[in-house]
Amino acid sequence: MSGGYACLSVDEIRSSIEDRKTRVILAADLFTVSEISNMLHEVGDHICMLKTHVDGIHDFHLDRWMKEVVEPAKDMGVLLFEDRKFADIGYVSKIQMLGHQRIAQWADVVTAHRISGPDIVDGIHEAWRECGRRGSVAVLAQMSSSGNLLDKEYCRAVVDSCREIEGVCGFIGNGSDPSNISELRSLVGRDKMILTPGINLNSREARMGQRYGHPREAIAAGSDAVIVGSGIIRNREPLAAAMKYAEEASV
Ligand code: 5IU
Repeated sequence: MSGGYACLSVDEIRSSIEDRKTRVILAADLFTVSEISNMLHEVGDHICMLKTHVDGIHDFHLDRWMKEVVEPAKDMGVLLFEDRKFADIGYVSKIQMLGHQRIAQWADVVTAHRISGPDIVDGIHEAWRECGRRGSVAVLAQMSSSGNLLDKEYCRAVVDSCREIEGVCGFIGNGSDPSNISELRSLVGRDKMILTPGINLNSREARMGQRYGHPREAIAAGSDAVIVGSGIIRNREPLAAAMKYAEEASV
């Protein structure tokens, strides 16, 4: 418990990842519920979490979402990870969790910026509590996009202020540079997770400021799990690609 709410613990999330025997989080940046559902069914055996941006889904409808994505993912033991990057004050983040897409009703992990203050974590957990659910927050300590403003000083302040918060399961670290991950791991210690976007076996696939590193290097540098989108979903053979990433990210 923390701030009066029950959370999904780091141990629970880590053991869920271990049970899945894969450290790949699928970034399902697709445009319809069916596309995401189909992708989940195709590569589900090789991923530990399904990361979404629900506000990017053209035909989002909660009933279909629950039936075609959330229930199958739960049946597989795949955690639902909404990369919402909450950034507002605690109360607004709470109402966004409970808003149109009912994120609190189905997400197990959500991302948040630390910029507005630590109460954002409480706001998010209040929403889960009101739904009778538990979840956890991954806080952005670094980003993979070039020119981002999350510099070393900011990263340290984020980690120092969130490392002891029970409702925080860990931090987002930049997968395009393994030295960023090692530095982040030394700040974080072992008790919280590091989840790593900016991962692709082909760094030339990067577009719009994205930067990529290798999954094996990210894991070796201390990441718990790698977040892979284009490398799998834009591959002509998503299943083979998911298997390849899972193998590369194995320890
Ligand atoms: N994502 C990043 N970088 C970040 C954060 C999140 O790429 O710093 I925080 C998200 C964006 C996208 C996924 O949903 O991770 C990466 O997708 P690609 O593997 O297609 O680049």
